[in-house]
Amino acid sequence: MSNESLANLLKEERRFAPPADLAANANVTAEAYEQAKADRLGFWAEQARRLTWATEPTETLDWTNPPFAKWFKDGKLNVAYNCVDRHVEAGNGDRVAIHFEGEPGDSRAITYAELKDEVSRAANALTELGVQAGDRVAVYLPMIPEAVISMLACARIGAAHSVVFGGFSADAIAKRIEDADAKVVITSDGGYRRGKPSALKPAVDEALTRVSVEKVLVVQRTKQDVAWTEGRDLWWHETVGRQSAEHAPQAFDAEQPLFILYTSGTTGKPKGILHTSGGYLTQASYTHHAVFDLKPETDVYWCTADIGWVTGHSYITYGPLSNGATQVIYEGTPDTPHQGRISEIVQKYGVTILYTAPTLIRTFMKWGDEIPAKFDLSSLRVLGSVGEPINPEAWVWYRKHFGADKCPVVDTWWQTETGAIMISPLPGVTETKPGSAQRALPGISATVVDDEAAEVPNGGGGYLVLTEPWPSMLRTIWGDDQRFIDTYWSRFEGKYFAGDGAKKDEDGDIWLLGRVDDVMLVSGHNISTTEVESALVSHPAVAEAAVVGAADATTGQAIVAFVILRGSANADDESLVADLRNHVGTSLGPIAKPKRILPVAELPKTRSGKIMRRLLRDVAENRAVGDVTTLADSSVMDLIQAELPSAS
Ligand code: 6R9
Repeated sequence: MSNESLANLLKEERRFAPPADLAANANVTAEAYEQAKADRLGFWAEQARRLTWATEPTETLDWTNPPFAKWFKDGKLNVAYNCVDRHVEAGNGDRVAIHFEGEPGDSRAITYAELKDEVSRAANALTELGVQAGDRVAVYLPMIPEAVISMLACARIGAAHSVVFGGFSADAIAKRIEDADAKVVITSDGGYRRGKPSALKPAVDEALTRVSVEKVLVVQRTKQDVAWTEGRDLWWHETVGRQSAEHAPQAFDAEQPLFILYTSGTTGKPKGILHTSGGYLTQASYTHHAVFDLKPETDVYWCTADIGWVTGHSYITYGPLSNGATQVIYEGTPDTPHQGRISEIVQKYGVTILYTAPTLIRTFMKWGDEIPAKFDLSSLRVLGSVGEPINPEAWVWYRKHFGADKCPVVDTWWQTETGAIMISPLPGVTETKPGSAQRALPGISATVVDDEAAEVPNGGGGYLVLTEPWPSMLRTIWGDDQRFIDTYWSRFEGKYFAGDGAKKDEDGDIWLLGRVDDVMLVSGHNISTTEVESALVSHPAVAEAAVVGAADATTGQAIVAFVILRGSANADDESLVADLRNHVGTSLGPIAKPKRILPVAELPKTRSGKIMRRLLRDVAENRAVGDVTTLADSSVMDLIQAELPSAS
């Protein structure tokens, strides 16, 4: 960003108080903020006692060598024991841990006692294959229970997992196996997507022509034909199936590596974000308890994320299972076999807490209000959002059409690097504001600074920074400490630079404004893509919008908007385009009016639903489109280019 701070354009006046009954019985009350403020480390030491330790830690934080943190370093624990065994020992073995819903309609309920047996068998199998504490295991699976079981089996024996999105290419798998030096890969024949089996093993086979591992463990899901390398490939049902269900969990140091997860980054080689055990599990567990108000005896929780995204790690595997939750895992796509599938699953299992992403909410809006209305969603009581800034219109729609105009919506800001939620409302405490993640959770310190690292006053905009270490923080970039320092700790002395633009409103609440790399500079004003997109989405004709700044001879950058129109709107309607420009002008001011508005049928998105604006900038600036390997659907860019009038 330049010296000009982010313009504070969007005005959103709607407010929603927490429901009285939820507030009265909330897991966490306003007192937590006070307590954590008075003694931040004491607060986290207390949260660490949510876990069962083999050796209780006596030291909370070692920050003598910043930015390399050690949390609870003299404590020892087993992460899988905390997620599984202790619930069985507490008498909750019969509680369902996972309601699995396959895309074709098959389903399977797994209790905590059964999960313990499965994880133990898988841990025994990995040990038999030669995996030891400290080794790495790559996991390339669809959204099936074996994904969670594999992660926990690694944790149980002290090996770190590296989960690779089931949609990624052979090239991406090879790079990740190589960087982490993985010993074993766990994959499957395939999984079900969009109504048909979709192969996974061929991508692993291709990756392994370039890098090598000792063994490949293959889950049989679709029963499609697979190529087989004798001596290397093993069926899960044979190798895991014949193991004993007894496995004594060993305690590991709190700083034992738990997983590596690669973030794509916009340039250069993917960064292997390293998370460790005790601090990570403490914050994943606490935030899941606090932000979703989870009551393990009665709630049915559902996070729609893929396991290959950090959200799947912290809010499918580690947070919910450490808290003894009952959760739903769904394998497939949201429109298979019909556009009401998500609502239907909420109704079928009586889901009470739903955690999803803005991209899916906007898709629901596009599909129409009548679809959720066909199902009984009255079990829902808390709604969460993650992954991108949520447009106020999408927030209000979600609350109305999924939350019966009464469920609190928690907009949770965090990153692969932060490991767990950092900024979010608390459902029983916060008066919510559509589009704002509001304030740092108890025990977390976040603020907004300007170019000179000075905290901006209320009403000001700049960069989001985290000013104190937190338990689930990344420990480094795998194999590259210098890049860890350069990327996150060098922009502002002593502060973690998140790479997101943000502003503070008059109450001091934080509004996230998108990645700093995406901020536009128009006639000397920094304008956030998020605000212009939210203004466009608030027009009844627009379902989704992606905005980029394209080089412009007069204004430096000009705003170019790609929009997906709702069903009845006509893309060739010149007056609609003029109307949209004026709508943005009225909502945000004339400076934010897009110079060009281009209706398209799809937008390029990552597997976690983030719009890849870099690719749209290439289109808007008439360049060859850059690297598309982390797109969920790489054909989208061809579609967009074919649709557009020559972009000049
Ligand atoms: C959890 C996750 C991190 C980036 C982050 C920011 C964006 C995530 C957000 C949000 C605004 C929210 N982001 N949640 N922006 N409001 N509630 O998404 O991790 O995939 O590493 O992405 O996502 O830009 O910096 P990750």
